[in-house]
Amino acid sequence: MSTLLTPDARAVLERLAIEVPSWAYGNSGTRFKVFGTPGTPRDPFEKISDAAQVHRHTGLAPAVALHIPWDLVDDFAALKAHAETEGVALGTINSNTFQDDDYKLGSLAHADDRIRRKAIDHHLACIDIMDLTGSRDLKIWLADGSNYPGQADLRDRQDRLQDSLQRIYERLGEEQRLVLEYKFFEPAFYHTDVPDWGTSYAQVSALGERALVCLDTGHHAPGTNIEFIVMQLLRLGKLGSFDFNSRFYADDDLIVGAADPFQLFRILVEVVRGGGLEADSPVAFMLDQCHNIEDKIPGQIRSVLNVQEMAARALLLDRDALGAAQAAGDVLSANGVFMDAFQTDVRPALAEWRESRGLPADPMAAYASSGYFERIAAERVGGTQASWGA
Ligand code: PSV
Ligand code: MN
Ligand code: MN
Repeated sequence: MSTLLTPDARAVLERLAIEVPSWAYGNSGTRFKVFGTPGTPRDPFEKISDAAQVHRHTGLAPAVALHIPWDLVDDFAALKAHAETEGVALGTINSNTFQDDDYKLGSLAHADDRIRRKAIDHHLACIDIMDLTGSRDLKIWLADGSNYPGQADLRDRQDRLQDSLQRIYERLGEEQRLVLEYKFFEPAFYHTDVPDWGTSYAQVSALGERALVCLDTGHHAPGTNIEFIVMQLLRLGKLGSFDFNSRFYADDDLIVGAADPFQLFRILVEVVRGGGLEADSPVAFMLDQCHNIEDKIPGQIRSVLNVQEMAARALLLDRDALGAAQAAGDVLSANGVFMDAFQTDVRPALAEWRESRGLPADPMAAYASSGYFERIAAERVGGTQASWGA
């Protein structure tokens, strides 16, 4: 057995769990075209079955996040039972206040009390669903914002948002949490009501302990030092979850670690440093991706493996040597220690370790030869469109 992964590192990797999004398994695209794929799930039950393949071959994805109303079913107890039969659990519930005509000018920050009430009620209904599914987290991302200077009173909107969130937070059960996701623009182009981590932090801090920030790695301006935000939120005890994906331009929702593996490494170094991979860590790891042109299940398998690989490299970082170089002001040695960990190929060690735990050494190959794709392609016709690719 390779000694690259220490027993401590293996213990951390053992508990690494990455929630996968139900919408990754449906067809998605850009506003130009949605390409259909054979075997696309026709309902949330089939999405769960597909998601379960990721866990089956990697041991890394034990829960599936749902998006409401995309995954609305009559019987959530049946969906939960189906998930359990497939070997996974139902995870985070994502609300959706961005696809209804009423929300053209906003939802939880809307100036019209009727519409704001409707948006609050949607979130209360999501919490009802969480009670049935056993989900811990309610994830809120708001499209709220404006397109033109003067269109809206920015300050009033923050105050209304706080009031709305308060009403939602009050309804949460003792074991449930609210995570508020930020995004710097889109679909609003002038201002967004929760554009950055600072606004999310201010809003959730006013709610209470079980309200935390969700950091989507694709939701920052180019050049943003995301690992610094990770460090700060962990330091403040307010990092609730990650939506992992990668981006070249804006909110591209591409495979995590594909655009900038080094950035993913730097983020995971701060996660390890801030205790985000400890057994009692409050941080939930999720993917928020769409697979527009590549196969969806292998796309998700590759994604969780990328996170595992970078977590393993982050765990290799020689903290003692790094600390000594930092204390001595030895810039080049400190950077050298950091780069040594990043440049280490952990793939053979991870393959060996996987096999030692009864998992396939090569999960991509194992899925490809499992026959699952051929079966769903033959069985399923008329699969669903996942989302608008936000
Ligand atoms: C918004 O861009 C977002 O990142 C939120 O997490 C949404 O719920 C998700 O994308 C929908 O695809
Ligand atoms: Mn997201
Ligand atoms: Mn997004």
